Amino acid sequence: MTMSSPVGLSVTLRLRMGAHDAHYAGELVDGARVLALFGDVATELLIRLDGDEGLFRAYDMVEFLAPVYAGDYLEVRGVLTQVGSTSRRMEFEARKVIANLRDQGIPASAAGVVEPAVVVCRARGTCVVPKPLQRLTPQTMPALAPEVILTAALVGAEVTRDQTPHLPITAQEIAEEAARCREAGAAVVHLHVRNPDGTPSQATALFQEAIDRIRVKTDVIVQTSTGGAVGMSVDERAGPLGCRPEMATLNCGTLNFGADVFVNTRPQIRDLAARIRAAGSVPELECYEVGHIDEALTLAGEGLLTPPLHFQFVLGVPGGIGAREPIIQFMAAQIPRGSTWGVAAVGRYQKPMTEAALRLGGHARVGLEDNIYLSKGVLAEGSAPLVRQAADYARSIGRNPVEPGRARVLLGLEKGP
Ligand code: KMH
Ligand code: ZN
Repeated sequence: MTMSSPVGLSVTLRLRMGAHDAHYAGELVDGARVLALFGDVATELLIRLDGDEGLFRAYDMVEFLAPVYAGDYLEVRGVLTQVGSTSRRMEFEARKVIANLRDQGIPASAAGVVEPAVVVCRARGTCVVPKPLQRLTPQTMPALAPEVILTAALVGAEVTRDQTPHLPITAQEIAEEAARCREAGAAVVHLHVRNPDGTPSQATALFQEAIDRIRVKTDVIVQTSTGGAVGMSVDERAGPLGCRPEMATLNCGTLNFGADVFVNTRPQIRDLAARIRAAGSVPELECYEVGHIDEALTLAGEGLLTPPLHFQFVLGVPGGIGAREPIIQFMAAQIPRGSTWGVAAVGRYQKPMTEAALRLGGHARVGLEDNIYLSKGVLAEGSAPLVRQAADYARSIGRNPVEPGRARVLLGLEKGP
């Protein structure tokens, strides 16, 4: 993804100076009033760039070039000329575009267009936005990549057949659902499996059976879970790695998980990261909290993860980070350039957060693991309708769900871990 440079970003105000703006004899407007307008323009530039009003630090040049009177219309323009880590340099110009004609012996209300406009003031200055206040905005977001990777979370560990009759349980049902999701636009399936009685399992043999059946039907990327179900040991959770899957999840921290605690201690995370690497799998980094991103970055620093990193922001788990658009913006702003990121939001947040992620340039995961409803009160007949809904939305904003082959390239899977 390429970030389009914000240098050259400009904003313009046009407004009439009234009698209340006149400060000196002869209804002359004071220069400070024009500087206040430059301040407003600077503020808008900062809001557009950083999502924050910022602070004006200093002018290093101000020139007052022509008088301004009550009744004049000013066009005030600011341009961003340089962007540092916290400093933003700007140039300003105020031009008189309409003037009152009071001095010309005609009625006091007479006015006319000033052609060409007269520059009344020029200035140059620097604003600052402290790092913690800088937020990603459409201006600083990476340019919207047209390609999007949709992941279908088909099964999960928590959803039951009592909650939805559409949950796949057998290897055959899972494979058929994977193929339907691929048809609908998914390039990846996030895989859990179940025992015949419907309870969650991390058994290698059950995963192998599901993967084998998926492989007969479709070419989707299979990403196995190493999260399993709450309460499972690391050895148990690592079961699917015995299948040497293309991808596997790595859960990057402990959190309250509804009434339970999903335990991922730092040693356990490192243990699983090493096992994922040993299996030849590429990890997807599940982050349920902002601190989990930092933990993933620490793991990368320790050499346990190899860039490019793939992040999944899991939003709306009761006890985890909330499902709100500014949270996606903040989380996306924390990850290194060249990483990929997606959003998996649970329950009623799945649809709005999928759409927000797609608008913000990310990828998305949908499916019955995270949400069983297609719309309020209407059960999704499997994960495929949820994938189709996300794919339709992606296309409506000019983004195209990619096929698995292309997703393998975008995720660096063809090179291996
Ligand atoms: N079932 C959750 C406790 C993963 O697949 O990596 C964990 C989970 C995450 O589903
Ligand atoms: Zn999962």
